[in-house]
Amino acid sequence: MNHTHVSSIALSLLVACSGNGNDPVVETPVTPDTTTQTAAVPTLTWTVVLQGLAEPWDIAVAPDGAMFYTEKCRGLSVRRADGSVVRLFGTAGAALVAPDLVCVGQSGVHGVALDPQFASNRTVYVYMLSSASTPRTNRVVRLVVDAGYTQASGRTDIVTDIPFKDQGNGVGGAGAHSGGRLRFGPDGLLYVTTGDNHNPTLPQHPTRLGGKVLRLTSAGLPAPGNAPPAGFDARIFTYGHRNVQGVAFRPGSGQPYVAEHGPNHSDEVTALVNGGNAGWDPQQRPSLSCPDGYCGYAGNATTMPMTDVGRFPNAMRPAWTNNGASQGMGPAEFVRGAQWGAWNGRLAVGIMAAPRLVLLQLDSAGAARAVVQAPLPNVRVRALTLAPDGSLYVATGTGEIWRVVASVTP
Ligand SMILES: [Ca+2]
Repeated sequence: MNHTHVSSIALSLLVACSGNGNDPVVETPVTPDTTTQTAAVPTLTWTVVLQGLAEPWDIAVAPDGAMFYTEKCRGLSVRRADGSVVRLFGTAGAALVAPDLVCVGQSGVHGVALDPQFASNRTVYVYMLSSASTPRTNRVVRLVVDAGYTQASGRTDIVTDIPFKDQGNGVGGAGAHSGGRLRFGPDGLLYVTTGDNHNPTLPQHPTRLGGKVLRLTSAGLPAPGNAPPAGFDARIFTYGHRNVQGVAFRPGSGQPYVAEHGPNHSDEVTALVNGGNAGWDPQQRPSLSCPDGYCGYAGNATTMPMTDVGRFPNAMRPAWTNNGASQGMGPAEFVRGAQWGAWNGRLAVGIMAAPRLVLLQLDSAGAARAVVQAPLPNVRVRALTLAPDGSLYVATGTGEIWRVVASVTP
């Protein structure tokens, strides 16, 4: 049974933010845009598509409306157009069992993406923690799904060496900070986000793949044109990240943007520059006390910045820092289509620790102009995916997947 809800929250007014990042925010000017807004604020209608899921982590929607989704400790499933669900890949009971799949702490099965040619090649990509290597690693796995969405076959592990935090340490448990979002860009290339594993050396490491955004061909090879510094692994598109769990591509320009958690401050949204350094470096800082040499939770925005322009003057500057707060910023997706009205082209960002969905307005130069909280229940937002029809799918911390439809009253 689907449940449909319609927002009736009026959003025509701008409300100034208190600035502490904790209050419900209707619309917060960042740098007020003086251009005239003519489009109307949309009404959102949301339907619970699935419920009772076990930690849903990501969503991909096929051109025919079939919806793939992952559950962190189970694997990949698909909800077919008739509403029936098939477990395609993962633990016992799936059509294709992955005996090496493990689930530890934050890690397990994360991102899912469909090949740009999915309608003809039926190819799906999944990010998962695997015990097939020693030590265990995060992998990107390629699968082929049959026309009826009943079987997965042809497993090929196209990336096998993304670091995983195998042991707990002084700053947290095993499995932390694995990144894990997968998205194809409009350039036809596969973007893979990874995390720092609470390992101080990974983000700035030239050849290890933690704390990076990778850009790959569909075979897992370095994308032509990747331009990391000399001596870096050629799969690296950007480096110096903490734990990126959102990547999306701006309509029109195709510019990739990432969203990543801050430590005790500064969730960041950043426009990526090919070969760029995002400026995260939790290595030893003599002024701070750093358990197991990891300074990521020590200090503050000045002494342990998310973007250290002192160490890295050319670091990519964030477009937005969530007003300086750390609230578990995770998934990101640009909404687009006339039905989104005044919000057409905004970046939807899911926030987990202070549960809500926000829509960030960027100006033509990529600077943040305003942010509005979507008129939806305040839930922990784990995944955001725009379907081919312009509706927004949301995976929640309550084990649900919603389909959010925007409309503008003429
Ligand atoms: Ca940064």
